[in-house]
Amino acid sequence: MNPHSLGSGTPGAPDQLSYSLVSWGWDDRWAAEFAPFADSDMWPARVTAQHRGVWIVIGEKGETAASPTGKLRRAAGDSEYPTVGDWVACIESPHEGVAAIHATLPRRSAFRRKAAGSRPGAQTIAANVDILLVATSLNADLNPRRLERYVTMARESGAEPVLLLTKDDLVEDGAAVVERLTDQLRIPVVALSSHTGAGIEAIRPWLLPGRTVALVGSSGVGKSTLLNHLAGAELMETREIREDDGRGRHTTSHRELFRLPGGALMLDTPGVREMGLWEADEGLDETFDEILELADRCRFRDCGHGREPGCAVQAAILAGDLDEARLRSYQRLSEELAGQASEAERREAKRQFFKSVQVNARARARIENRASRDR
Ligand SMILES: Nc1nc2c(ncn2[C@@H]2O[C@H](COP(=O)(O)OP(=O)(O)OP(=O)(O)O)[C@@H](O)[C@H]2O)c(=O)[nH]1
Ligand SMILES: [Mg+2]
Ligand SMILES: [Zn+2]
Repeated sequence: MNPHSLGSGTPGAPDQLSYSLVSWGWDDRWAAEFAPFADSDMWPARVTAQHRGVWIVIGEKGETAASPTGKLRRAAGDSEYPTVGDWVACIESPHEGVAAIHATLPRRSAFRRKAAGSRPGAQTIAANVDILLVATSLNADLNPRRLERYVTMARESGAEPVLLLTKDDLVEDGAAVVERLTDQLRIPVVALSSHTGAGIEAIRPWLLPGRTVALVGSSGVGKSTLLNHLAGAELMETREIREDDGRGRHTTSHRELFRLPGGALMLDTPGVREMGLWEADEGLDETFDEILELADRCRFRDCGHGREPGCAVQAAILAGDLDEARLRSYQRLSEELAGQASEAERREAKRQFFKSVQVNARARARIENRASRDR
Protein backbone atom coordinates (compact mmCIF):
# COMPACT_ATOMS: atom_id res chain seq x y z
CA MET A 1 0.00 0.00 0.00
CA ASN A 2 1.30 3.43 -0.85
CA PRO A 3 1.83 6.07 1.81
CA HIS A 4 -1.06 8.45 2.18
CA SER A 5 -0.18 11.83 0.91
CA LEU A 6 -3.40 13.69 1.63
CA GLY A 7 -2.64 16.85 3.59
CA SER A 8 -4.51 17.93 6.69
CA GLY A 9 -6.27 20.84 4.97
CA THR A 10 -9.87 20.40 3.88
CA PRO A 11 -9.83 19.28 0.28
CA GLY A 12 -12.43 21.24 -1.64
CA ALA A 13 -14.37 20.10 -4.65
CA PRO A 14 -12.65 21.12 -7.85
CA ASP A 15 -14.16 24.15 -9.60
CA GLN A 16 -13.03 23.07 -13.01
CA LEU A 17 -12.01 19.70 -14.25
CA SER A 18 -8.84 19.28 -12.30
CA TYR A 19 -5.98 17.61 -14.10
CA SER A 20 -5.24 15.17 -11.34
CA LEU A 21 -8.79 13.85 -11.35
CA VAL A 22 -8.98 13.78 -15.15
CA SER A 23 -5.91 11.60 -15.20
CA TRP A 24 -7.91 9.11 -13.15
CA GLY A 25 -10.83 9.18 -15.59
CA TRP A 26 -12.83 12.17 -14.33
CA ASP A 27 -14.86 14.02 -16.99
CA ASP A 28 -17.83 16.38 -17.43
CA ARG A 29 -20.30 13.58 -16.92
CA TRP A 30 -18.73 12.64 -13.58
CA ALA A 31 -18.73 16.30 -12.60
CA ALA A 32 -22.46 16.37 -13.36
CA GLU A 33 -23.02 13.26 -11.21
CA PHE A 34 -21.10 14.89 -8.40
CA ALA A 35 -23.09 18.16 -8.64
CA PRO A 36 -25.54 17.26 -5.83
CA PHE A 37 -22.59 17.07 -3.41
CA ALA A 38 -20.60 19.99 -4.77
CA ASP A 39 -21.97 22.64 -2.39
CA SER A 40 -20.92 20.74 0.70
CA ASP A 41 -17.53 19.95 2.20
CA MET A 42 -17.45 16.85 0.11
CA TRP A 43 -14.86 16.12 -2.53
CA PRO A 44 -14.81 13.60 -5.35
CA ALA A 45 -12.38 10.72 -5.37
CA ARG A 46 -11.86 7.42 -7.11
CA VAL A 47 -11.48 4.14 -5.29
CA THR A 48 -8.15 2.67 -6.40
CA ALA A 49 -7.85 -0.26 -4.04
CA GLN A 50 -9.76 -2.28 -1.57
CA HIS A 51 -8.16 -4.28 1.16
CA ARG A 52 -9.95 -5.97 4.00
CA GLY A 53 -12.10 -3.18 5.46
CA VAL A 54 -9.95 -0.37 4.03
CA TRP A 55 -10.51 1.49 0.81
CA ILE A 56 -7.85 3.63 -0.85
CA VAL A 57 -9.23 6.63 -2.69
CA ILE A 58 -7.49 9.23 -4.78
CA GLY A 59 -8.77 12.79 -4.95
CA GLU A 60 -7.48 16.10 -6.14
CA LYS A 61 -5.08 16.36 -3.23
CA GLY A 62 -3.76 12.85 -3.42
CA GLU A 63 -4.35 9.49 -1.93
CA THR A 64 -5.91 8.59 1.38
CA ALA A 65 -7.45 5.67 3.21
CA ALA A 66 -11.21 5.82 3.45
CA SER A 67 -14.15 3.82 4.62
CA PRO A 68 -17.89 4.10 4.04
CA THR A 69 -20.00 5.91 6.61
CA GLY A 70 -22.13 3.68 8.79
CA LYS A 71 -25.17 5.00 7.00
CA LEU A 72 -23.79 4.02 3.60
CA ARG A 73 -22.79 0.60 4.91
CA ARG A 74 -26.26 -0.04 6.22
CA ALA A 75 -28.17 1.41 3.30
CA ALA A 76 -25.97 0.22 0.49
CA GLY A 77 -27.05 -2.52 -1.79
CA ASP A 78 -24.37 -3.89 -4.04
CA SER A 79 -24.82 -0.95 -6.42
CA GLU A 80 -23.85 1.62 -3.79
CA TYR A 81 -21.30 -0.31 -1.77
CA PRO A 82 -18.00 1.22 -2.89
CA THR A 83 -15.73 -0.98 -4.94
CA VAL A 84 -12.53 -0.48 -6.93
CA GLY A 85 -13.10 1.88 -9.85
CA ASP A 86 -15.99 3.70 -8.21
CA TRP A 87 -16.21 7.47 -8.06
CA VAL A 88 -17.29 8.48 -4.57
CA ALA A 89 -18.16 11.58 -2.57
CA CYS A 90 -15.83 11.81 0.42
CA ILE A 91 -15.79 13.95 3.50
CA GLU A 92 -13.28 14.41 6.29
CA SER A 93 -14.02 12.12 9.19
CA PRO A 94 -13.13 12.42 12.86
CA HIS A 95 -10.77 9.50 12.40
CA GLU A 96 -7.47 11.00 11.45
CA GLY A 97 -6.05 9.80 8.17
CA VAL A 98 -9.24 8.06 7.15
CA ALA A 99 -11.79 9.88 5.02
CA ALA A 100 -15.45 8.94 5.09
CA ILE A 101 -17.10 7.75 1.90
CA HIS A 102 -20.50 9.37 1.93
CA ALA A 103 -21.91 8.21 -1.42
CA THR A 104 -21.08 6.24 -4.54
CA LEU A 105 -21.76 7.95 -7.86
CA PRO A 106 -23.93 5.91 -10.26
CA ARG A 107 -21.78 3.41 -12.16
CA ARG A 108 -21.31 3.37 -15.90
CA SER A 109 -20.38 -0.28 -15.87
CA ALA A 110 -20.12 -2.99 -13.27
CA PHE A 111 -18.35 -6.31 -13.57
CA ARG A 112 -20.21 -8.57 -11.21
CA ARG A 113 -20.17 -12.12 -10.09
CA LYS A 114 -22.15 -14.22 -7.71
CA ALA A 115 -20.89 -13.49 -4.23
CA ALA A 116 -18.39 -16.06 -3.06
CA GLY A 117 -19.29 -18.64 -0.47
CA SER A 118 -22.72 -18.84 1.04
CA ARG A 119 -23.39 -15.11 0.97
CA PRO A 120 -26.30 -14.56 -1.38
CA GLY A 121 -26.38 -11.86 -3.98
CA ALA A 122 -23.91 -10.37 -6.40
CA GLN A 123 -20.57 -8.74 -5.78
CA THR A 124 -19.21 -6.00 -7.99
CA ILE A 125 -15.57 -6.78 -8.71
CA ALA A 126 -14.80 -3.68 -10.75
CA ALA A 127 -16.76 -0.52 -11.45
CA ASN A 128 -16.60 1.95 -14.32
CA VAL A 129 -14.43 -0.25 -16.48
CA ASP A 130 -14.30 0.67 -20.17
CA ILE A 131 -12.41 -2.34 -21.49
CA LEU A 132 -12.41 -5.74 -19.88
CA LEU A 133 -9.35 -7.81 -20.77
CA VAL A 134 -10.28 -11.43 -20.25
CA ALA A 135 -6.96 -13.23 -19.88
CA THR A 136 -6.37 -16.91 -20.46
CA SER A 137 -3.07 -18.63 -21.09
CA LEU A 138 -2.29 -20.34 -24.39
CA ASN A 139 -0.42 -23.19 -22.73
CA ALA A 140 -3.30 -24.24 -20.50
CA ASP A 141 -6.65 -25.76 -21.17
CA LEU A 142 -8.52 -23.33 -23.42
CA ASN A 143 -11.96 -24.38 -22.41
CA PRO A 144 -14.27 -22.60 -24.86
CA ARG A 145 -17.24 -23.00 -22.52
CA ARG A 146 -15.37 -21.21 -19.74
CA LEU A 147 -14.36 -18.47 -22.17
CA GLU A 148 -17.95 -18.05 -23.30
CA ARG A 149 -18.92 -17.67 -19.68
CA TYR A 150 -16.35 -14.94 -19.13
CA VAL A 151 -17.34 -13.14 -22.32
CA THR A 152 -20.98 -13.29 -21.32
CA MET A 153 -20.18 -11.72 -17.95
CA ALA A 154 -17.93 -9.15 -19.57
CA ARG A 155 -20.65 -8.08 -21.98
CA GLU A 156 -23.22 -7.91 -19.22
CA SER A 157 -20.95 -5.56 -17.27
CA GLY A 158 -21.32 -2.85 -19.88
CA ALA A 159 -17.60 -2.88 -20.65
CA GLU A 160 -16.11 -3.88 -24.00
CA PRO A 161 -14.62 -7.37 -23.82
CA VAL A 162 -11.26 -8.28 -25.37
CA LEU A 163 -9.78 -11.76 -25.08
CA LEU A 164 -6.07 -11.93 -24.21
CA LEU A 165 -4.25 -15.16 -24.91
CA THR A 166 -1.17 -14.96 -22.71
CA LYS A 167 2.18 -16.80 -22.74
CA ASP A 168 2.37 -16.88 -26.54
CA ASP A 169 6.08 -17.69 -26.17
CA LEU A 170 5.17 -21.14 -24.86
CA VAL A 171 3.20 -22.34 -27.88
CA GLU A 172 3.67 -22.70 -31.62
CA ASP A 173 0.17 -22.15 -32.89
CA GLY A 174 -0.91 -18.92 -31.18
CA ALA A 175 -2.06 -17.34 -34.43
CA ALA A 176 -4.30 -20.30 -35.28
CA VAL A 177 -5.91 -20.15 -31.84
CA VAL A 178 -6.53 -16.43 -32.27
CA GLU A 179 -8.30 -17.12 -35.53
CA ARG A 180 -10.41 -19.92 -34.13
CA LEU A 181 -11.48 -18.02 -31.01
CA THR A 182 -12.20 -14.78 -32.90
CA ASP A 183 -14.57 -16.84 -34.99
CA GLN A 184 -16.14 -18.52 -32.01
CA LEU A 185 -16.51 -15.62 -29.61
CA ARG A 186 -16.82 -12.70 -32.04
CA ILE A 187 -14.79 -10.30 -29.93
CA PRO A 188 -11.25 -9.00 -30.48
CA VAL A 189 -8.68 -11.66 -29.58
CA VAL A 190 -5.00 -10.90 -29.03
CA ALA A 191 -2.12 -13.31 -28.39
CA LEU A 192 0.80 -11.86 -26.48
CA SER A 193 3.75 -12.62 -24.29
CA SER A 194 4.79 -10.48 -21.36
CA HIS A 195 8.14 -12.25 -21.38
CA THR A 196 9.16 -11.56 -24.98
CA GLY A 197 6.93 -8.55 -25.56
CA ALA A 198 5.41 -10.17 -28.64
CA GLY A 199 1.86 -8.99 -29.35
CA ILE A 200 1.93 -6.27 -26.71
CA GLU A 201 1.59 -3.56 -29.38
CA ALA A 202 -1.73 -5.08 -30.42
CA ILE A 203 -3.38 -4.03 -27.16
CA ARG A 204 -2.11 -0.44 -27.25
CA PRO A 205 -5.22 0.83 -29.10
CA TRP A 206 -7.25 0.05 -25.97
CA LEU A 207 -4.81 1.64 -23.57
CA LEU A 208 -5.83 5.26 -24.00
CA PRO A 209 -5.26 8.02 -21.42
CA GLY A 210 -8.03 8.13 -18.83
CA ARG A 211 -9.48 4.87 -20.07
CA THR A 212 -10.09 2.17 -17.47
CA VAL A 213 -8.97 -1.30 -18.46
CA ALA A 214 -9.48 -4.27 -16.15
CA LEU A 215 -7.65 -7.60 -16.17
CA VAL A 216 -9.71 -10.63 -15.21
CA GLY A 217 -9.16 -14.34 -15.61
CA SER A 218 -8.01 -17.43 -13.80
CA SER A 219 -5.11 -17.46 -11.39
CA GLY A 220 -1.65 -17.80 -12.90
CA VAL A 221 -2.48 -16.73 -16.45
CA GLY A 222 -0.14 -13.74 -16.12
CA LYS A 223 -2.38 -10.76 -15.40
CA SER A 224 -0.02 -9.10 -12.94
CA THR A 225 2.99 -9.94 -15.13
CA LEU A 226 1.34 -8.04 -18.00
CA LEU A 227 0.55 -5.08 -15.74
CA ASN A 228 4.17 -4.97 -14.55
CA HIS A 229 5.44 -5.26 -18.11
CA LEU A 230 3.28 -2.35 -19.27
CA ALA A 231 4.17 -0.28 -16.22
CA GLY A 232 7.85 -1.05 -16.50
CA ALA A 233 7.84 -1.64 -12.75
CA GLU A 234 7.00 -4.31 -10.20
CA LEU A 235 3.62 -2.91 -9.21
CA MET A 236 2.15 -6.25 -8.32
CA GLU A 237 3.78 -9.39 -7.06
CA THR A 238 3.81 -12.29 -9.50
CA ARG A 239 4.61 -15.88 -8.78
CA GLU A 240 5.19 -19.11 -10.56
CA ILE A 241 2.18 -21.32 -10.59
CA ARG A 242 2.45 -23.98 -7.96
CA GLU A 243 0.42 -27.11 -7.93
CA ASP A 244 -2.00 -27.05 -5.05
CA ASP A 245 0.32 -27.27 -2.11
CA GLY A 246 -2.18 -26.42 0.55
CA ARG A 247 -1.13 -22.79 0.67
CA GLY A 248 -3.45 -21.82 -2.12
CA ARG A 249 -2.25 -20.68 -5.48
CA HIS A 250 -3.51 -17.15 -5.77
CA THR A 251 -0.75 -14.60 -5.93
CA THR A 252 -2.75 -11.37 -6.20
CA SER A 253 -5.08 -11.08 -3.25
CA HIS A 254 -6.62 -7.65 -3.72
CA ARG A 255 -7.88 -5.47 -6.52
CA GLU A 256 -5.98 -2.35 -7.41
CA LEU A 257 -6.14 0.34 -10.06
CA PHE A 258 -2.86 1.73 -11.44
CA ARG A 259 -1.99 4.45 -13.88
CA LEU A 260 0.23 3.24 -16.70
CA PRO A 261 2.95 5.43 -18.25
CA GLY A 262 0.76 6.12 -21.32
CA GLY A 263 -2.08 7.38 -19.10
CA ALA A 264 -4.40 4.36 -19.24
CA LEU A 265 -5.76 3.08 -15.94
CA MET A 266 -5.29 -0.61 -15.35
CA LEU A 267 -7.08 -2.65 -12.76
CA ASP A 268 -5.50 -5.92 -11.67
CA THR A 269 -7.71 -8.49 -9.97
CA PRO A 270 -7.04 -11.77 -8.17
CA GLY A 271 -7.66 -14.80 -10.33
CA VAL A 272 -10.87 -16.57 -9.69
CA ARG A 273 -11.56 -20.22 -9.91
CA GLU A 274 -15.21 -19.93 -10.56
CA MET A 275 -17.03 -16.98 -11.99
CA GLY A 276 -20.70 -17.52 -11.29
CA LEU A 277 -23.07 -15.99 -13.74
CA TRP A 278 -25.18 -13.26 -12.36
CA GLU A 279 -28.10 -11.62 -14.08
CA ALA A 280 -26.32 -12.16 -17.32
CA ASP A 281 -29.29 -12.83 -19.57
CA GLU A 282 -28.49 -9.95 -21.87
CA GLY A 283 -24.85 -10.87 -22.22
CA LEU A 284 -25.88 -14.44 -22.84
CA ASP A 285 -28.15 -13.39 -25.68
CA GLU A 286 -25.38 -11.41 -27.32
CA THR A 287 -22.87 -14.22 -26.99
CA PHE A 288 -25.27 -16.66 -28.59
CA ASP A 289 -27.02 -14.28 -30.94
CA GLU A 290 -26.96 -16.76 -33.84
CA ILE A 291 -28.93 -19.25 -31.73
CA LEU A 292 -31.43 -16.57 -30.75
CA GLU A 293 -31.82 -15.63 -34.39
CA LEU A 294 -32.48 -19.23 -35.37
CA ALA A 295 -34.87 -19.70 -32.45
CA ASP A 296 -36.99 -16.88 -33.83
CA ARG A 297 -37.73 -19.13 -36.77
CA CYS A 298 -38.74 -22.20 -34.72
CA ARG A 299 -42.38 -23.17 -35.18
CA PHE A 300 -43.13 -23.02 -31.46
CA ARG A 301 -42.43 -19.96 -29.41
CA ASP A 302 -41.33 -22.01 -26.40
CA CYS A 303 -39.32 -24.46 -28.49
CA GLY A 304 -36.75 -26.34 -26.42
CA HIS A 305 -34.68 -27.04 -29.57
CA GLY A 306 -34.82 -30.78 -28.94
CA ARG A 307 -37.21 -32.96 -30.90
CA GLU A 308 -39.86 -30.32 -31.54
CA PRO A 309 -41.15 -30.28 -35.11
CA GLY A 310 -40.14 -27.25 -37.12
CA CYS A 311 -37.12 -26.46 -34.90
CA ALA A 312 -34.85 -24.11 -36.84
CA VAL A 313 -31.98 -24.65 -34.41
CA GLN A 314 -31.92 -28.43 -34.92
CA ALA A 315 -32.27 -27.85 -38.67
CA ALA A 316 -29.18 -25.63 -38.60
CA ILE A 317 -27.22 -28.29 -36.68
CA LEU A 318 -28.26 -30.94 -39.22
CA ALA A 319 -27.25 -28.64 -42.06
CA GLY A 320 -23.87 -28.12 -40.43
CA ASP A 321 -24.47 -24.39 -39.91
CA LEU A 322 -24.42 -24.57 -36.14
CA ASP A 323 -22.09 -26.47 -33.82
CA GLU A 324 -24.12 -28.67 -31.50
CA ALA A 325 -21.67 -27.93 -28.68
CA ARG A 326 -22.69 -24.28 -28.87
CA LEU A 327 -26.32 -25.16 -28.38
CA ARG A 328 -25.43 -27.34 -25.38
CA SER A 329 -23.30 -24.56 -23.93
CA TYR A 330 -26.12 -22.08 -24.41
CA GLN A 331 -28.58 -24.41 -22.74
CA ARG A 332 -26.29 -25.09 -19.82
CA LEU A 333 -25.72 -21.39 -19.17
CA SER A 334 -29.44 -20.66 -19.55
CA GLU A 335 -30.24 -23.33 -17.00
CA GLU A 336 -27.73 -21.86 -14.61
CA LEU A 337 -29.43 -18.50 -14.93
CA ALA A 338 -32.87 -20.04 -14.54
CA GLY A 339 -31.67 -21.79 -11.38
CA GLN A 340 -30.66 -18.43 -10.00
CA ALA A 341 -34.10 -16.99 -10.55
CA SER A 342 -35.58 -19.69 -8.37
CA GLU A 343 -32.76 -19.26 -5.86
CA ALA A 344 -33.73 -15.59 -5.61
CA GLU A 345 -37.32 -16.64 -5.14
CA ARG A 346 -36.31 -19.02 -2.40
CA ARG A 347 -34.41 -16.23 -0.67
CA GLU A 348 -37.41 -13.95 -0.88
CA ALA A 349 -39.64 -16.66 0.56
CA LYS A 350 -37.16 -17.15 3.41
CA ARG A 351 -37.05 -13.41 4.07
CA GLN A 352 -40.84 -13.26 4.20
CA PHE A 353 -40.88 -16.21 6.57
CA PHE A 354 -38.40 -14.63 8.99
CA LYS A 355 -40.26 -11.34 8.78
CA SER A 356 -43.45 -13.06 9.80
CA VAL A 357 -41.63 -14.83 12.63
CA GLN A 358 -40.31 -11.48 13.87
CA VAL A 359 -43.76 -9.93 13.67
CA ASN A 360 -45.09 -12.84 15.66
CA ALA A 361 -42.32 -12.49 18.22
CA ARG A 362 -43.10 -8.81 18.62
CA ALA A 363 -46.80 -9.54 18.93
CA ARG A 364 -46.03 -12.21 21.50
CA ALA A 365 -43.84 -9.81 23.46
CA ARG A 366 -46.63 -7.22 23.47
CA ILE A 367 -49.12 -9.77 24.67
CA GLU A 368 -46.77 -10.97 27.40
CA ASN A 369 -46.07 -7.39 28.48
CA ARG A 370 -49.75 -6.69 28.73
CA ALA A 371 -50.29 -9.94 30.62
CA SER A 372 -47.60 -9.06 33.18
CA ARG A 373 -49.04 -5.55 33.60
CA ASP A 374 -52.48 -6.99 34.13
CA ARG A 375 -51.21 -9.44 36.67
N1 LIG B 1 6.36 -18.06 -20.35
C1 LIG B 1 5.59 -17.07 -19.88
N2 LIG B 1 5.27 -17.03 -18.59
C2 LIG B 1 4.53 -16.00 -18.16
C3 LIG B 1 4.05 -14.99 -19.01
N3 LIG B 1 3.30 -14.12 -18.29
C4 LIG B 1 3.31 -14.57 -17.02
N4 LIG B 1 4.05 -15.71 -16.93
C5 LIG B 1 4.33 -16.46 -15.70
O1 LIG B 1 3.14 -16.99 -15.17
C6 LIG B 1 3.21 -17.04 -13.73
C7 LIG B 1 1.98 -16.39 -13.11
O2 LIG B 1 1.94 -15.02 -13.46
P1 LIG B 1 1.13 -13.95 -12.61
O3 LIG B 1 1.25 -12.64 -13.34
O4 LIG B 1 1.48 -13.96 -11.19
O5 LIG B 1 -0.37 -14.50 -12.79
P2 LIG B 1 -1.74 -13.82 -12.33
O6 LIG B 1 -2.71 -13.99 -13.44
O7 LIG B 1 -1.53 -12.41 -11.89
O8 LIG B 1 -2.18 -14.74 -11.10
P3 LIG B 1 -3.09 -14.35 -9.82
O9 LIG B 1 -2.55 -13.10 -9.25
O10 LIG B 1 -2.96 -15.52 -8.91
O11 LIG B 1 -4.49 -14.20 -10.35
C8 LIG B 1 4.52 -16.33 -13.37
O12 LIG B 1 5.49 -17.31 -13.11
C9 LIG B 1 4.88 -15.57 -14.62
O13 LIG B 1 6.26 -15.36 -14.79
C10 LIG B 1 4.43 -15.05 -20.40
O14 LIG B 1 4.07 -14.23 -21.23
N5 LIG B 1 5.19 -16.11 -20.77
MG1 LIG C 1 -1.82 -11.49 -10.12
ZN1 LIG D 1 -36.20 -24.82 -31.78
